[in-house]
Amino acid sequence: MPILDCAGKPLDLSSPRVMGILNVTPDSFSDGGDFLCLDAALEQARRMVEEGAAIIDVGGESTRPGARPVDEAQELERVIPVIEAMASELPVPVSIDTSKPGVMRAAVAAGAGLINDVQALRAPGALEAASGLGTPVCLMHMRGAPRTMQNAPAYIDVVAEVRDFLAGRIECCIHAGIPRERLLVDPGFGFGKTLEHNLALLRNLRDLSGLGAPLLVGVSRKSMIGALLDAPADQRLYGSLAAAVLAVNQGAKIIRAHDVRPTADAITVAAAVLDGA
Ligand code: 8Y4
Repeated sequence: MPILDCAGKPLDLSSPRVMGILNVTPDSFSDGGDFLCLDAALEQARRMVEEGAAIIDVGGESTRPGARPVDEAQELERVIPVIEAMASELPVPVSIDTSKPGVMRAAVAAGAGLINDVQALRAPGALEAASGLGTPVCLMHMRGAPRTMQNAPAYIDVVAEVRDFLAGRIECCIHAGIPRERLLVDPGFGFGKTLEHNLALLRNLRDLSGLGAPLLVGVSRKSMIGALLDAPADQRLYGSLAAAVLAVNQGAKIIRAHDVRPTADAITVAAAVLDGA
């Protein structure tokens, strides 16, 4: 079972882990990078580690459905001070959620140990940047771009299309000098998918294990949970835990989540049952 080297900090995937979500967008810790914001972000990161997060994912660009892209200077201003402080203080690796090669470079220079790219390194220059940086990379499937991705997405066989897309991106990475051992894959729940597509993917997650890269899954508080429960984002915890456990049961190694303690507890129980199987 793999131990990923995240810029010197190990990420042991011999059992499933939680990736804690730290958004540094204006709708979370207001904008501007002032001291108060940095402090609040750090405080939340410390708490997530205490609650069992094995890695913290820092994002400065909203990828919610309908969101518009932010410019690079703004994204850098939001994420770099937070990454610098977290990388030096926290015992766990920091992941940078970005699609921009310039942000990837600055984030890794500031201490980030994993690149989480919802565009799977498709942006111009991203493949070359990530290859040169030497950190692990999570390749996520997304149909279209955030602003338009939920406009009637259609697939003939969503599981096969996601699998084939990820296989193709893995080949591109290997060709660019990023070995398979440095890659993770993610079906991208909610990114250009209807509820039925998301359910088909969660039902058939095991089909992605043949890709030979650890599977990362993000379902926490997402609209698929909201649709099933008819509940707003702050009432989706128990539904999110059910989905996380089903993912771990099919081999998922990292669960990206807002609610770290509950998610860590749920997957610890799931992993103990699977261990004896
Ligand atoms: C409520 C809560 C409503 C969350 C929407 C959301 C993933 C990801 C995101 C994912 C990977 C999100 C950056 C979307 N989702 N990265 N990022 N996998 N690897 N929406 O599923 O959380 S942001």
